[in-house]
Amino acid sequence: MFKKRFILLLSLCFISLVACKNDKNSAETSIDPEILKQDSIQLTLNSDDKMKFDQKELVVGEGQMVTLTLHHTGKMSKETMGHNFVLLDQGVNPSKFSQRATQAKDNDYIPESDKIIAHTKLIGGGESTEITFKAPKKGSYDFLCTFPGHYASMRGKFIVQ
Ligand SMILES: [Cu+2]
Repeated sequence: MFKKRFILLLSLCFISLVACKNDKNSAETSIDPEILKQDSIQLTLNSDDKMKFDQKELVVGEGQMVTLTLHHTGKMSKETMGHNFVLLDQGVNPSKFSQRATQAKDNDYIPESDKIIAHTKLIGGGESTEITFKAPKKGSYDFLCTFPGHYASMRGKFIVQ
């Protein structure tokens, strides 16, 4: 009897472990391929007073019209903790780009460049902004916030599938 219970307990443990693992996997890569086939896609990216984006990877489909909403959930001003979203074309070094951006304070830290696919305006705590653009060809692209010093923690990959 005891042995039987023990086996039952063991298998219960095993089942819940597997269930947990599956949950976690699906949360990390839960991109429904059907969504990437539609004409347009909505993305939401949050930023905060701790100099962080809430996502390190954004995935869209080739040629989709992308509407991206950037929220700043913090309280700090645009002058001290401003955030933007800048999507760079391939072949640009995002670190060097962020260096150049520090010189472009008068233009909300967006330097003159033909390598910018899309960018939002700079926002402060409590603000939101939205942009719409067409997803580029398949591949991996870099996105970042160009506010001085933010590149170190505010960057990620924009994947076009
Ligand atoms: Cu920022």
